[in-house]
Amino acid sequence: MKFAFAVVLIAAMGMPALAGAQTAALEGAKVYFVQPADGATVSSPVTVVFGLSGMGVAPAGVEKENTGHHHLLIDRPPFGEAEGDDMASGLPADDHHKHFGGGQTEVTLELAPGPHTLQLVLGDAAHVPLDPPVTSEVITITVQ
Ligand SMILES: [Cu+2]
Repeated sequence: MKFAFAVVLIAAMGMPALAGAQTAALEGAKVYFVQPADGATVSSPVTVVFGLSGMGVAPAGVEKENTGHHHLLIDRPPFGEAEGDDMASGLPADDHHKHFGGGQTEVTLELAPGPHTLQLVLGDAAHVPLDPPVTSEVITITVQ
């Protein structure tokens, strides 16, 4: 009896440890593109507007429950499919990963002519994707 209780206790305590430092996503939280539409043909610069429902936007560094900030993934595989998509570490900051740590909800991008893929990933105060990850669909736009 005592042994069984101890096992349950260890299992319960072990779970957050396995999940690392990830912040829990609120059930039903969604990120999406308000614009451009998937498949749109646009001209550069392109204004991209981010939508979030079910959670709130807060600047990076602000630890507030049920909030996060937007990350825009540009021209890379869907989140979770690229090497280095380690859920326990923060998203990189480079040409393919833009952080909106000020709590911005849109950006105007210079993009070269041709097709480009875009995806949104919500991150917590430390730029770590949530658990489970809150990501948008990958959209493809064509710059004229
Ligand atoms: Cu970030």
